[in-house]
Amino acid sequence: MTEHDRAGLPGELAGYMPVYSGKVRELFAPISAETGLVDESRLLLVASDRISAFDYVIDSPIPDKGAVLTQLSLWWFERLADLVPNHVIDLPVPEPVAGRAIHVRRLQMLPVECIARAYLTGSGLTDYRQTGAVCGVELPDGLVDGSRLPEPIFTPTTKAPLGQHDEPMRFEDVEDELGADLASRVRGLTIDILALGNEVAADRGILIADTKVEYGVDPVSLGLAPGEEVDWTTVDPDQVEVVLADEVLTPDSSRFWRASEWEPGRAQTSYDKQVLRDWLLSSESGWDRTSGQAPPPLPAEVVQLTRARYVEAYETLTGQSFSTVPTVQQ
Ligand code: PZK
Repeated sequence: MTEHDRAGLPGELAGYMPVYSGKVRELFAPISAETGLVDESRLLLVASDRISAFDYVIDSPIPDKGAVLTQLSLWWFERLADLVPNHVIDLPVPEPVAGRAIHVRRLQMLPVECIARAYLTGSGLTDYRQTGAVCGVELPDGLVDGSRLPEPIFTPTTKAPLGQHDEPMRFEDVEDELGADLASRVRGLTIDILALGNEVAADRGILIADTKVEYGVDPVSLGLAPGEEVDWTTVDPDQVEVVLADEVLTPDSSRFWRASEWEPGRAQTSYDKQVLRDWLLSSESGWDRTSGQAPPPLPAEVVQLTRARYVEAYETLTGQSFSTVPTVQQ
């Protein structure tokens, strides 16, 4: 393992072509051993141990974070399987990314970030304070930071390029982009995923405030070559399979709160990143958030406490003990 890999930076993976690199994850395309050509039907989705805070990727990786998030997503995909099909392909992954990567069906992705909220906070709260609504969904008066909503709502955003911020969309904007039927389908699915997630999590003392999911459709079922443009308004969700992609109900895609600590009217403590944020904002870090400088590397105890929070989230939700998955040579 190189210094590069240890730092959790995006790197090379024998037998795969890098396709895309996000802040904390990468996508690769498998190369066929026989033909040497890229397999256009699949992707390898790799979660790194990198962590972000205050819009920066922190210099210190969190050991096992990528594996915890990958295993949690896989667990949820199974729990959600009666509600929505998913992109997971059960194939072994290469040894260097064991436990923190999955093979997935390469889909034509819908151009909308699908978000559902069960509690009000973050950008939803900002929108509500300014307009009394979130993404055009009218809400009752008197809600505060952390309030439970009367029912989960759909608050989609645009997919902004890396480094830019997603913009809120009204449901009518989604209908213009996807057509009324596909827009209704993804709204219903997204709300149902959050509702089911909260039913499961409630038994384990966790609240899921909100979550972001992505969907795709098999390009073959659209009669397209992979990558070709789609007019989504012509797609009938009863004629093609709408597939849940990306990650689902992880701490990176959702806000988890401890039910016992939930107190509307103040900012809730973040299940996973509170220790890290508190340290960065403390005088001990020597970091000034307004300086424009990157945050410093983390002390070992902050790394270990943060790792413990991820493992605790996994173990509390699944009821299973987290263990690093035995490596399988491909
Ligand atoms: C896809 N992303 C976001 C995820 C990253 C970036 N099954 C799929 N088919 C086609 N495209 C995607 C997926 C999925 N999932 C996902 N961008 C495209 C993303 C993980 C790592 F760097």
